[in-house]
Amino acid sequence: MNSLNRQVEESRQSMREEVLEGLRRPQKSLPSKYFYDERGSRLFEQITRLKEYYPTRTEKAIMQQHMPEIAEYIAGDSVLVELGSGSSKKTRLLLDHLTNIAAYVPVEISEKYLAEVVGTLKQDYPNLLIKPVCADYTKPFQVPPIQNPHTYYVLFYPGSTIGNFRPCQAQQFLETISRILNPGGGMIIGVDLKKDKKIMEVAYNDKKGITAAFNKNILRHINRELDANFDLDNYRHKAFFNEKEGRIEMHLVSEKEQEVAVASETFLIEEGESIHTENSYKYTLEEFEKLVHPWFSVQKVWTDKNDHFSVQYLQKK
Ligand code: AVJ
Repeated sequence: MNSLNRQVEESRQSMREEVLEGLRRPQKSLPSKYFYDERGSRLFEQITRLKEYYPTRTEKAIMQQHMPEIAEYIAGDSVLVELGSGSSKKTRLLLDHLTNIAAYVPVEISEKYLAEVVGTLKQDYPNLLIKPVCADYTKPFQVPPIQNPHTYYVLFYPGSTIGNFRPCQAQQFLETISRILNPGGGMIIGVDLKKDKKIMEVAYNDKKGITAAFNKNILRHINRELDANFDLDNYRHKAFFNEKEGRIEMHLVSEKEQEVAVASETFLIEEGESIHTENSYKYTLEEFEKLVHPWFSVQKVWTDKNDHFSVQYLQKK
């Protein structure tokens, strides 16, 4: 078997294990990373343009409004490393204000997406050195080595993607990722903030049903990849703010008692039983500072006028 096929086979194998493990639990759950096949990524792009979904446009507005200042935290000669670079759209806001960085390192799991985006970036920024890394940034990965001892790494982690981790997982992640950084390095991170519950809940229950389609797409992805037989019509999208945990939870609620076969295992799902598909944690500025403080000090926080979202510069301790 060639190495690409082997990789595909390995990732299908680990998907199978993770999916089965989640479905065996008393509260059934599925890892939210499996929303993002090609269709899921397209649906997420549509979510970011919904009027109800405030995070993306608020983060973009904060970055645009404060851009010269944000860019000052990235010293000339830094290497900018973006975790989960996707379309690199937000990065362009940064790159337009940076003239002297040593390199841009987009880290992205989808090889196809990465190659495509790097191609257009090279056209638009002919003087920028781009060193793409195709990797799952939640697992250890290699960054291109730096020759110059005065060069710092600055991580870019927008979109409040950190909210998908439980706080203890987020801390493990911060610890791992901080090892990439030398003292003097840092991270520009987007963090969604706690606010009126209605605003948060509406953002995950849009009128057009795009978030519902996005949520159900995880079942479609599993059907295709693991030879499962979820009937998408038998599940209802549910999203709510769990006050005690400080997170939006997304679930798929079974509308009747049914069986599903996944990779040669069958599961009984009761009427009204749910499959937990995503957590999206929201933080106060104080809570977030506590979360990062073993590894980072919060040097600067930029917010919108309603304090709905924040962009922060964290300095490695
Ligand atoms: C990409 C994880 C930041 O949690 O708001 C959007 C994903 N889920 N609508 C989020 C998502 C439902 C999004 N993140």
